[in-house]
Amino acid sequence: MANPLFDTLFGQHIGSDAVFLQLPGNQNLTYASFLDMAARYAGLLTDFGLVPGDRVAVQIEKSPQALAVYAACAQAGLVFLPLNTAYTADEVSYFVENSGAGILLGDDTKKHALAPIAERCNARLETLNADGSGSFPDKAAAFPRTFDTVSRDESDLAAFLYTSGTTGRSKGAMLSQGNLLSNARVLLSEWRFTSDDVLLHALPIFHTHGLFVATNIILLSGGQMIFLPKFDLDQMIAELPRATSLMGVPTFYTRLLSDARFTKDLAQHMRLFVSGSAPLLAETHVQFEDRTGHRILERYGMTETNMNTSNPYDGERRAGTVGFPLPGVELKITDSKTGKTLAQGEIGEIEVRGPNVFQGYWQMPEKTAEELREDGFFITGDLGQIDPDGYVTIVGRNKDLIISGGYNIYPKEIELILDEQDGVLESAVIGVPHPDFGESVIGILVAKPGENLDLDGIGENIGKSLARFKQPQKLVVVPELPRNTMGKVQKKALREEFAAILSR
Ligand code: MCA
Ligand code: AMP
Repeated sequence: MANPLFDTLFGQHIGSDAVFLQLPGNQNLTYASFLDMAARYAGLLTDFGLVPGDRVAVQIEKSPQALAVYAACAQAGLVFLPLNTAYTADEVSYFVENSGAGILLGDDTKKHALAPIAERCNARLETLNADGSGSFPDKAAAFPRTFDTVSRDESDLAAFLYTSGTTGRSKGAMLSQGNLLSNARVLLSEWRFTSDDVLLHALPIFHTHGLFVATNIILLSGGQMIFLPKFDLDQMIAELPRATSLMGVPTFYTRLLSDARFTKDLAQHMRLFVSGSAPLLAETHVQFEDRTGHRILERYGMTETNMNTSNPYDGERRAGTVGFPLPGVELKITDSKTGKTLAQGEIGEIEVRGPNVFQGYWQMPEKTAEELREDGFFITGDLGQIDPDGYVTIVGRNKDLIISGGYNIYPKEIELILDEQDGVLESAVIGVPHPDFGESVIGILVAKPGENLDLDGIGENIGKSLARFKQPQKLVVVPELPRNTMGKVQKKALREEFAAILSR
């Protein structure tokens, strides 16, 4: 095949009058119209001088046009690099510079902040707004609605997704066409998606979950998506009767359960509810079944690996577990220190290998070597256990990571910024339980001798460089941080001490 990703996901639908996206306001977009738009975008990107392998960085709101940029990149052999819309200009600056992106697409409202970044990084700046307007679509309108698909193979790169690290520096996970395609094929078959499916899509499209898991499966199946700009409880309740399936983070499910309008009747015709990106409490699983009669299907994945495990479609979906390794994915539990495989039932590091596992971190060979073994096993940083029936449970994390509402937050990144604030000697950032987001960020500060910390000022100052969802919900001052004999900060002790801080 000339371009496996494009041909398989998109090319098969060229000229099809079947509906691809159902949009708010009873508007439908067919596959044919969507792909016409993508072809124009591919023409424009190529006209800008971008060549296969070049990175296309986008920080744009969710819209059909935004999704068409992904399709255009696939068609023109470019590497799609989506960025969280909540990122500040400081954060975006790093990604554009590190990736060497040739173009940055942003919202008109952010143009002012993004222009100096684009100029410094020698990237072209174009705009694409939530309503589909902007300089990029304006220019693309002059291009034909067909485009000669660029030839690629499965080993060629399709996307970079940045994932933060315990060192605080984000790493660009390089995903190949084959990584994305293999996972989409397996998930389509495991979760029984067909062209009759209508997926209620309320996730952002700058992460694996909303972009690859949800969208690629629907593209492969030829089904439809009810494409909502974001999660909105009223809209979800209104749209559910038209959907067959939903994919969400646990917050979606706890929010649905918190609403009395979410009844058994409303969910009756649904075929599948999938949860992932963060642990689904067994309690939520049980409450959901009590309310709707449906058992949520929980799966486990990562930016670097796409999806690794899934509870079964047929068979028992076991609460508190993430199910079995997907077909083609090998999973083992190893000793974190020696790397040796542990006996069945023991708790250890989860390692995975398969066609889903990424190609490494962009221009970071040492980081890649630390996490991706030569034999192809990726060290996930998650701690797990396999029960006698083969179900995998994630019991903790070997990496310092907070997951808030499905967004990953690496404490080190925030600590580095807190440490620079006036009067701060040192800091520790921890996750504490939060009823809506699962976990929330708390910053614990130690003042320099004789200093009085201005917590409001610090909060305001860090907001200039850190996305809102990463900012601590509370800052507290302590005389000193608890440390072990090696001098390492005891975050477990801090998490216990401050577990109830948000309900105080
Ligand atoms: C929004 N806010 C948050 C979060 N989201 N704070 C902490 N954590 C969050 N996740 C803040 C905003 O900054 C704002 O703050 C206030 O909450 C309300 O913002 P709003 O946009 O209205 O929030 P929301 O619509 O209620 O969003 C919550 C959400 C959303 C629906 C849970 O965060 C979401 O869609 N999360 C999904 C993330 C996701 O797709 N993860 C997949 C990663 P203020 O009011 O103070 O200004 S992929 C992955 O992890 C792997 C591969 C996997 O396995 O899937
Ligand atoms: P990310 O690298 O942003 O894609 O986040 C991946 C991380 O999310 C994994 O390493 C896990 O720690 C976590 N994760 C994803 N799915 C689940 C799940 N079903 N249960 C628990 N943790 C999960």
